[in-house]
Amino acid sequence: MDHHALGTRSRIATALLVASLVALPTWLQAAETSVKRSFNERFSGLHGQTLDNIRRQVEMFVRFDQPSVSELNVATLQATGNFASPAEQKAQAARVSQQQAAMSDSLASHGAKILSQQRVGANGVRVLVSADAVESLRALPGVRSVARVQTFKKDNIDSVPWIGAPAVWAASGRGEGVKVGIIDSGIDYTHADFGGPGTVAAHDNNDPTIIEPGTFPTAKVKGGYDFAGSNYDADDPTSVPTPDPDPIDYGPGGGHGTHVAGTAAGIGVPGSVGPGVAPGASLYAIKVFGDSGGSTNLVSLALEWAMDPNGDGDMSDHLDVINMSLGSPFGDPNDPSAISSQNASDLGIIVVASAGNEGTIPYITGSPAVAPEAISVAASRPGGNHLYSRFNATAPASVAGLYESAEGAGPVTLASTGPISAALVNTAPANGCTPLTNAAAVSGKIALVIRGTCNFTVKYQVAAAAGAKALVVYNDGADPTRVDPIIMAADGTTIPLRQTPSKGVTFAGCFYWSSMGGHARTERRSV
Ligand SMILES: [Ca+2]
Ligand SMILES: [Ca+2]
Ligand SMILES: [Ca+2]
Repeated sequence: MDHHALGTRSRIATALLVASLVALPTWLQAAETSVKRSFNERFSGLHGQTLDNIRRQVEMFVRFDQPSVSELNVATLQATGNFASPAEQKAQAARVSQQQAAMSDSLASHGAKILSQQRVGANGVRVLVSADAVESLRALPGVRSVARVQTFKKDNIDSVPWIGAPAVWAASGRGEGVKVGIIDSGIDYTHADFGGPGTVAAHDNNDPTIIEPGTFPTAKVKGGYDFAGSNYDADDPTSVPTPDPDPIDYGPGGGHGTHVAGTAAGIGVPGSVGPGVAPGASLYAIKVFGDSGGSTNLVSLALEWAMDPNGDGDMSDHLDVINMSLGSPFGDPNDPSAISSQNASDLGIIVVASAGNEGTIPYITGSPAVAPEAISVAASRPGGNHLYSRFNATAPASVAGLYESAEGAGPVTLASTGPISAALVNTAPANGCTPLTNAAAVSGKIALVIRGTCNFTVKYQVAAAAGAKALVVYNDGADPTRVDPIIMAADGTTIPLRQTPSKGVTFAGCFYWSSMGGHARTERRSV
């Protein structure tokens, strides 16, 4: 890689920021549960661990003091403006291998079983070892650090057009010539979004464990590897990776990597899938999750591949961009994925990682995003709700004021309607399920309707028939645990809100349609 390409890569990185925050459209999400499920899932691993388990075998990354190939390149780049020569890089890789071989006996004497070795992104080995022996490993000469290898889950929350990708295309191109690695559940390279046949048969008839002649690589997905194999799940202590050469996204746990890859660099499918942020870029599918979902601890291996795809110790063939829409709740900069991410970033490789979608929890940036120079992308709003300009309730006085609003899943957008300003009027009947008897009072106002009895689509239609300018639905208190703001769907799905009887109504996600379009307000506030 040369220095001159860095400017281009920086611009592409801006375009790819979205990749760790991509999401299904809000109307495809089970919006009310997505935030809490994600949060609970991601904490269960922390809170569910017993002391007994901790005292048993733990997976650690033992980092040695000989510089990795990337660290050699960082030093050489700073001194000369270029990477070390291929021969120098391979010689460094050999030195790293020598040190690891020399250390293997002393690791074994402490009961540490080597799971994998890395030499490009970081010089170290993943080991399975009794927790009692960790301090002894730290004391070994030549050991630089010993850190827990974290397990990662998929993160994926937001969407492409929202960040204005077309403006980047106009200014900087569509990513042509850039190699983008997607470390995830694989990529369905048979999908039309990547120039594949686009048929169910093409996917289902593809054996996910072998590469049938002529199926892979493709013109768009130019390489990759499956480090996990079909059945791996790091949450299951009896599970072991069964790597295979085919990184196709497959099985009930699949879809995430394909979605991320499509968001990053898909070419689009007219009428059904929009193009990704960098549709001109080439993709590399680096698979670290099993086909049934679960979590992974193989990301550092995937980074090693992304930084040296042919594994010869010479980084000349490194990818330009590495996307990881995954992570752990709380990051550790000594996790091997974070070390490799930092070293890659130091070399000008764009590393984009999800900081997590855990909401406003202090210090909850995850690994590998915790690497100081990785581009760490977070959702600033749980659930990825988009705050827009406010709407103004002008009456009654007890609730009058400005409210933040977010666009929901209805047919009319805020962009087309402009700001909303009107009085809130209780409907009769309060549930808005049958034609309003106070339609005249509601006409031109914001209809205030209690949740329940009928679905939102009915309430919407009733309010629209009365001439309401917008609709706010407040919770009926049926489930007091439902307190998080949400975006409501307009397809009739029942979506919970919250009522606080002592204070009147709490808006836990008010769905209002200006001109009967769909918008959801997401701020909680008592009426
Ligand atoms: Ca195959
Ligand atoms: Ca496979
Ligand atoms: Ca290489």
